[in-house]
Amino acid sequence: MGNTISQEIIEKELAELKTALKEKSLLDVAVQVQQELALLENTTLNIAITGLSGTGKSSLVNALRGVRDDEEGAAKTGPVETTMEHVGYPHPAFSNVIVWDLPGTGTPEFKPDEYLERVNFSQYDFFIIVSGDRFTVHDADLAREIRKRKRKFYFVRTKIDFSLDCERRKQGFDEKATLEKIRNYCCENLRKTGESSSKVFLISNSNLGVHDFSLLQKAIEKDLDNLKRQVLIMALPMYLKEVLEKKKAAMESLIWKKALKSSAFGAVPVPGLSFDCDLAILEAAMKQICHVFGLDEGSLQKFAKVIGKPVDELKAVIKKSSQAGEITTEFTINILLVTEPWATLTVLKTALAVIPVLGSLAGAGLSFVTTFCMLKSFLKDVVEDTENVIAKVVELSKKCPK
Ligand SMILES: Nc1nc2c(ncn2[C@@H]2O[C@H](COP(=O)(O)OP(=O)(O)O)[C@@H](O)[C@H]2O)c(=O)[nH]1
Ligand SMILES: [Mg+2]
Repeated sequence: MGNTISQEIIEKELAELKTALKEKSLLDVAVQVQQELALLENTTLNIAITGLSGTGKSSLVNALRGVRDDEEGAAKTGPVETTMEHVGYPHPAFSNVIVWDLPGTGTPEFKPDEYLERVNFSQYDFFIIVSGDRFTVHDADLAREIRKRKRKFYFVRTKIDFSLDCERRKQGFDEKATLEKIRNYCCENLRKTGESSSKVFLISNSNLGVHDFSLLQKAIEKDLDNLKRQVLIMALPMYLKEVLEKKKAAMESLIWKKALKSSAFGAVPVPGLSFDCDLAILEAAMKQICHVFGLDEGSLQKFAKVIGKPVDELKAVIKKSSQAGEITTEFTINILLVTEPWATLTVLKTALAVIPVLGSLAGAGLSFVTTFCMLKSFLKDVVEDTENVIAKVVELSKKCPK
């Protein structure tokens, strides 16, 4: 546990609260915050995967959900598997992200307008048109029709590993030049449909860690509104340092809101503490932090499977925080008891200087500051532990690549 938070951080993280308090009372802000948190919980991101049969749509559905093709609940893939109806596959850990496997386009009777109606196009936040090889007239028709309906799409060329392997057999093979050639080919064809070329992404479904997947992720993030971006960031896979940073920022922006909700509504006395709070909200907030960073049992089991080692090897490096499953009411009370003295002593004064109105709330102000500090410290510890888990996964994968 850290034992202080600088004025700079308090000013930065409470800036939104400070601004809101210029126009509203603390209670009104708390009501608004409660609504915003509920909205976030109830927001769903629907991603549609479309394109010709056999291009790797179902494989991409699985890869985006972090699920292996042969796992239970995975979209069926293979040379003869064809999806006839649009099927939604919720992310296994974040069920408000749903990846939709759409039927293959390109049958002789394919008409993009009828197709989009049939798959209920308006329910998707955006489309990914998948191509596994050549750009076809069906891809072009679909791109035009999606644009006509004012929906967003990204063009993904899959099977890059396969294309590179084929080219590698030729003399004078140059990986970079091959990738550029494929990219230019896709861009040029897409441009002919009237679309900007910046929407082309080369990926390999078997390894999203290479080529353009992170660029695709960034492009999608940029286009989404704040709420949906937050939903996406929480569900992003944890294999890149920048994802860790994004998740951290996303959770930081929620902490003061959760602390305010806990101190403003349903706060009850807790033995040993000099203020009231809502333990259920705080417990759920800590569990959510663990979950978002993959420190829940399911995610740890998955990591362990990747490296083919017992999950205990990963659990052993979780030292500062706790796993989601271990967070109980008792754990929450203990962590509050540890936080209260230093939060009251060092942070309350700074917080009052930044937001004087907190002083008029007596117990509620104290409750807000302590729970804010407690969740912040917990987040910091979880981030450190996550870094340790990732480092361990990398270390063990190198020792025994699967
Ligand atoms: N080498 C390689 N094979 C892939 C890739 N994506 C899909 N495949 C394979 O291509 C075949 C068709 O994939 P599938 O996802 O079922 O295509 P769909 O019909 O568009 O859903 C399967 O055998 C997949 O394993 C990829 O990125 N690289
Ligand atoms: Mg399929």
